[in-house]
Amino acid sequence: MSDRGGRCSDLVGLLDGKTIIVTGVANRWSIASGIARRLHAHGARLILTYQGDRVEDAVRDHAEEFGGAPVFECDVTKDSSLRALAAGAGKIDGLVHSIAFVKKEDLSGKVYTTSRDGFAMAMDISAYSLIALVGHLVDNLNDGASIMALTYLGSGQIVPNYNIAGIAKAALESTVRYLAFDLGERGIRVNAISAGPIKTASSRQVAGFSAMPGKVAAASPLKRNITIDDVGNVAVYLASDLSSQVTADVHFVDAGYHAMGMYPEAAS
Ligand code: 0WD
Repeated sequence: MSDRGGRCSDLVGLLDGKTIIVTGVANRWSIASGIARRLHAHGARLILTYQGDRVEDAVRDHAEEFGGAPVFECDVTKDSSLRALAAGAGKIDGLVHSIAFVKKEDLSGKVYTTSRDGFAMAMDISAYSLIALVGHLVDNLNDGASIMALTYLGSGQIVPNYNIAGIAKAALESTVRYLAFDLGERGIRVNAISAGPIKTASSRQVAGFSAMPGKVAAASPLKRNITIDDVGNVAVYLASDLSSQVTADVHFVDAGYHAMGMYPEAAS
């Protein structure tokens, strides 16, 4: 283990010997890609999943960067797909849920125009999917495993245009807490990472998103944007034994933006 200046020797290889399923690696810009990169750098053996044919080649190609990580199709709306993942994955020490979907027309305008179908689809893919994944993988999970899900500030506060996505994230965060209770007796931890805005295929669907990272950076205590590697570093901590007593938590990785009660331009 290398020792960088005598300070970091025990911060390399934090995940040696651990096998972790990472969902949602749609492409190299996905938050899940940054997470996979950092988990792999710390010694984790990865299993990647992809949603369907549209992204299969890109994900298989990407898996080569992680020592030829096994790749499974897993569309979370299909129980057959979840069963196949459980049958093929073997024992795991971690699960990263980095999945969300909301119809584009539901990411602008008035929340009260959301259709029954749009609401059901958003909740199914963005929130119920965590229950479905855990339910199918419960016997694959080793005691002491770590589960994490990606969420966003719009779950608890109003973020214009995030709309039904925020409502689904509120359900996801509540799911995290109840699953943490269900699995706590096995030492399995369940947490959420609440990331600041990052340009990805999904986030671009939110009306007006492109201006958001710059504005958030200007208003945040650390005065910067979040990268997928920033999120990946926190995922390493949550997947590792360093966080063995942390569960049922929502951990913000947003340069402190969530703590602001008034933005600088309003206060000057
Ligand atoms: O600013 C952001 N980008 C933030 C994203 C801030 C805070 C949180 N998040 C969350 C998202 O809500 C999501 O939960 O992070 C997670 C990952 O999102 P991302 O990395 O921003 O977006 P993206 O690269 O598009 O990954 C989301 C993926 C899908 O990608 P595509 O682009 O193919 O829609 O969710 C997956 C899919 O890979 N996905 C599914 N996976 C399995 N089954 C399904 C499905 N039915 N539907 C979507």
